[in-house]
Amino acid sequence: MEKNVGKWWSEGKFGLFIHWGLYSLLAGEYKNQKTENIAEWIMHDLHIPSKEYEKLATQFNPAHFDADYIVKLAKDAGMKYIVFTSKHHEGFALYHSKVSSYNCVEASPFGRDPIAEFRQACDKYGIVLCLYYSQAQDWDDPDGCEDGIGEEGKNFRSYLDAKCIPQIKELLTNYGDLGLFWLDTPMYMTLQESTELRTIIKELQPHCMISGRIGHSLGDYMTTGDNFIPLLPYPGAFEVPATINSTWGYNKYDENWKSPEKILRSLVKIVSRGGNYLLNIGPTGDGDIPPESLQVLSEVGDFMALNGDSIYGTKPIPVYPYDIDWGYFTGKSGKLYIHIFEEMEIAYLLNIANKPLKAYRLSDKLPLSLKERTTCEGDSSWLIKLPPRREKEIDQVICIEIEGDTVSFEPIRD
Ligand code: FHN
Repeated sequence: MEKNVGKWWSEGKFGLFIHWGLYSLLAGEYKNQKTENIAEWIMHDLHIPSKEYEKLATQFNPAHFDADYIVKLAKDAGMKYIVFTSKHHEGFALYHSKVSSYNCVEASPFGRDPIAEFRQACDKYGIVLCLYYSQAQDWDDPDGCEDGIGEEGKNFRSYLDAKCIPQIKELLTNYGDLGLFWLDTPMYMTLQESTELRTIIKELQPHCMISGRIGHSLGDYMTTGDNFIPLLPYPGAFEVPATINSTWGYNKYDENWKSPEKILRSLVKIVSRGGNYLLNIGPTGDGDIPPESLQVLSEVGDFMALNGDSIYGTKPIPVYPYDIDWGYFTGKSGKLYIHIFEEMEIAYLLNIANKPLKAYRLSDKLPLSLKERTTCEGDSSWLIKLPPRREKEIDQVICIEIEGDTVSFEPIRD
């Protein structure tokens, strides 16, 4: 099977995941009972019967939803694509589906099509539109998967034919070119069923990528477990879907917000190992974005505006042979970027095989002194004198222009 990884994706590195649905209205609580799990699973975890859950649609009227604002948010954060939940496991479609009237245009007072609005905004800001679709789990459809509960007696094929496949076709036909179709939790889908979905998607849009969660390794790249970052550079293309707090859908009780520093470290770590970072926001049932998410995106955006060169278009580089806890490396042709997260006066590096040509701080091009020395133990070393950190500079990026295309490290001396 030919894998198809778009340049926009492999070079773009950073995307915005948007989890939004009827669960956003519940915000982690139903009839005075809080959910212990991720908020978008509330229907499942609190055993809310479909007929009762469906009534939420009549309350869905997010006056503050503004696709233009969200896409601009992604753009200003330095992201290159958005992935929006067209239908999550709850089964409710966040677009005008002719296949099922259980959608936000027909079943809710909202009456608008968020995907059509995202399409317009993405075109305006040059952001790639991608859609999430829960292909196996559908807790509203009597024949959809439900995490092993009540699966007996279901006719999964009938759900595939009557809802899943027709909706996938609608999404790939009605909203222009999509960059990526983000399938999720394949559950018990057979190789034949996953292959069938792949064929349908590629027939409709040959260049549309497919996430690793199609199942049976049929995706165009590997999707890691949620919030899991590979420890070492991974040989193939991969993406880490990640939360800003502990949930995907909005939960008013979840205050476990990751700091901008933690998010930036994750971004740099993932990119240094060759991957993409798909960072999530969970708008409220009203369409607002939690202020803590806005703060993170804004600080990451400040970093990207000045240091984007050390992220976009970089390639995974060999593992530096020493255990350092103060930073990470990224690189591209003729350049090594050193990401420094700690307060330090000197960056001291051993055994870099390339000849350094020039060193400067990336954010303002401030020239830096780099001395090459052979240590008394016989190792080659670089000593880079660091300037005081600029205000609010969480990650001070030093660019070293090097001889040769890619950086290489000498083996640790015997
Ligand atoms: O069950 C979903 C979950 O709700 C969320 O959408 C994440 C995002 O990667 N995917 C599944 C769990 O891995």
